Amino acid sequence: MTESQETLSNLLQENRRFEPPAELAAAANVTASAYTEASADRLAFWEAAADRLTWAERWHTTLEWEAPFAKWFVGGKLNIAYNCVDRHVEAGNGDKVAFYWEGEPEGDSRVITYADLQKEVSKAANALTELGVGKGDRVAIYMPMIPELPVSLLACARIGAIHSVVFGGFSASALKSRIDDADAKLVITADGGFRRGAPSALKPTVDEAVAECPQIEKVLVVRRTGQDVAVTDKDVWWHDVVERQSDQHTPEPHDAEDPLYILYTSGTTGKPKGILHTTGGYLTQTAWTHNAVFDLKPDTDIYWCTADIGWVTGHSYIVYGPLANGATSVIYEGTPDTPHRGRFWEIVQKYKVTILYTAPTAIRTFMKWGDDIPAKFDMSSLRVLGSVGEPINPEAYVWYREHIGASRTPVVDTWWQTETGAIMISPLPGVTAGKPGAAMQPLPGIVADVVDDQGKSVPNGGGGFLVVREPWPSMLRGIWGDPERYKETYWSRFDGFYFPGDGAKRDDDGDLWLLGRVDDVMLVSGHNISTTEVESALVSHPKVAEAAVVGATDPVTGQAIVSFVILRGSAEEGGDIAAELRQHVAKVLGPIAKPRQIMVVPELPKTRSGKIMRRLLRDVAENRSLGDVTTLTDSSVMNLISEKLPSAKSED
Ligand code: 6R9
Repeated sequence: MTESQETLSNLLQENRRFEPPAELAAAANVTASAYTEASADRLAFWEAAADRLTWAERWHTTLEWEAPFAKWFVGGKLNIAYNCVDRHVEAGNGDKVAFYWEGEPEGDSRVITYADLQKEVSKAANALTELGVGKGDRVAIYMPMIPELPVSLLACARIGAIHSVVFGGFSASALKSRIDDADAKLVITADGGFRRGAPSALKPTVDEAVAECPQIEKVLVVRRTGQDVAVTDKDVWWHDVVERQSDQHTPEPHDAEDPLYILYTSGTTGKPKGILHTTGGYLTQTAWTHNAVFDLKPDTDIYWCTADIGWVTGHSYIVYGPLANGATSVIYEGTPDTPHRGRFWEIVQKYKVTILYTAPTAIRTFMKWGDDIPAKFDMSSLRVLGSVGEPINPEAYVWYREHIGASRTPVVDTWWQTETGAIMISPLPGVTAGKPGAAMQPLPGIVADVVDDQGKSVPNGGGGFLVVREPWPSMLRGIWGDPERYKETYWSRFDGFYFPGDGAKRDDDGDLWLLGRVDDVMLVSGHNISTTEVESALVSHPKVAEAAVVGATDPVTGQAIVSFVILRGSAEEGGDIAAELRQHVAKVLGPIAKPRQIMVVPELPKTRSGKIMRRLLRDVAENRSLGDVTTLTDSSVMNLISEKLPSAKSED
C-alpha cells in the first residue's frame, strides 16, 4: 500500500498499561465471559439484558431489522418510570436515596429518596394530564439542573409523552426552532438557575420563544431563584399546579417501540437533527451499560455524573440508566469553580462519591488549575472514574487517574453519541487492562469495526472510519420527521453499516482509539493526520494543559498543522515555547506531524457541551472572518484568540 492510500495515519505510540485492581476484578459485575457469550449469541445476550427490567408483557420478537430501521423487543410492554422508580419502592427500597441534589449556592441541598421520587413523579404526571398532555404529545423542557428536571423527564415517560430537552444555555431562537420542529404543546421551565454565583434567568428566553410558538398551550414554571418574571396568560406555576395533585398515579405499560424522547444534536452544519429514542431497547442498554461499565453496586456506590441533563449523557447516565439500576446519585446544579476551584472535590468528599463520570474538557481544565487543588480533599472513596465527550488525551487520562483516583482507580474512556443512546466502546473496569487514551473494545453485544474508504476492515496498526456493523438496542430510531435525512446522514457512506462520523485506529493489539470527527482530519503532504493525535502529543508536554489543532491551507504541503495551546497553571509563556513544542511533537509523532504554527491562547472555543470547535479555529488559521459563533459557550473567547494573533510564531 502506498502512503497516499492510507486512510488515517497511526502515529501515537503508548506503552503504559493499567491492570484492573484485583479486588474490583474479583467482585466485578461483568467478567470476560460476557464477550464470549455475546459473540456466541448476540440477541440472547441482549434478551438477558432486557430481563434485568420489569416488563408488563414480554416481547415476542427480539429484533426486527429492515435496514436501516430497527425494532427491538417487539410486542413487549413496559413503563420506564415504573422501572426507574416504583419497582425499587415495591422492592422495599423506598428509603434509599435516589438523588443527593447539591445546588450551586453552598448549603443549598436536598435528599430525594426513591419513595419521594415516586410521589414527585406521580404528582407531575397527574399535573401533565390535567394540563392536557397525553401519550405521544411532545413536551419541551428548558430547565436548570434542579430536581424538577429529572422529575419532569420521568413524568413524561410515565404517561408516554415525548420529552425534548433543550439545554438551558441555548438562545430563544434555538428553543423556538426545536419547539417548532417537534411541534411541542407544553414547555416546562424555571424562573432561572444559579450559575457562577448568581441567579441566571431562563424565563425571559422562554417568553421570547413562546411568543412566536402559537402551538404552545401552557408553560409550566418552577420557582427556583425567585427572580422577577413576567407572567403571560400561558404560564402556570409548578407550585400551584403540581403540588396540589395526588401523589398516586398508576403507570400504564407502553409499547417497547413507543417514542421516549427527542434530543437535538446540531452536527457541524445545518438544521439541528431531532434524534429519536424509544422505550424498551433504550432502557435495556442504558441500564446494562451503566451496571457493567461503572461496575455499579447499588447498595454501596455513590455515583456522580457531572454532565448536564440537557445532553444525552445526562439523559442516559443521570436519569435513565442509574435509576433503572436503583443507584444513589449526586446531581450538582452549578459550575466547577463556584465558589472556588475545588468545588467538585468538595462534593466528592462530602458525599463520599465512589464513581465519577466527567468529560475530558473538565479534566484538562483541572490540570490547568493545578494539582494542589484536588490534593486538599479526601477523595479516598473513589473507585471508578469515567470519561466521555471527546477523545481523552493519554496525559489527561494519566493525570485523572493519578490526581483524582490516587493511582488506584481504573479510568473508563466511554465512546458513544446522542445517536447511539448508550455507551458502545469502553473498557470494563474489572476486566480490561486500560491504555491511556484508548476506548479499547466494543462492549459485549456491540459489533464495531474500523474500515478504509472502501468499507474494508483495516488490519491491526491501521486507521480509518469507525462503523457499527449490527443494530443495537438503544440505537436512534430515526431523525424526527425526516427518514431520508436519517438514511443519508448515517447509512449512505458505507453500505449496510452505521457511520457515526468519527475516525479511529486499531492498534497492534487490536484495541480501538477514537481519533475525532473525520471532518477535522488534516491532509498533510499526502498523510491523513488526526487532530486528536497531534493534540495528545502537545498535551504530553509538561507545560501544556490543553491543545486544539486544525489544518490550514498551505502552498507546499496542501494543509499545514496549526495549533492553539493553553499552558498549565505553573508554566510560563516565556522563552521560545513555540519552538520547544514543535520539537516535542516531532519527537513524539515524527516530523510529518510537526505544527507549522503554535499559538499560546488563554482559552479555546467550545460548544456548550464542552467540545472544542475546530471550525472557528480553522477560520482564524486561514485568516477568514469567523463563521457562526452562536453555539459557543463564551463568544468573547474568539476575541481573546484574535488579539493573540500578532504574537503567533510561524516557521518553515
Ligand atoms: C456522549 C456524547 C458524540 C461525539 C462522538 C465523538 C465524540 C464522545 C468520546 C468521543 C472520543 C470518546 N466523543 N465520546 N470521542 N472518545 N470517549 O458525547 O454524545 O454530544 O452526541 O457527541 O463526541 O466525536 O461522535 P454527543
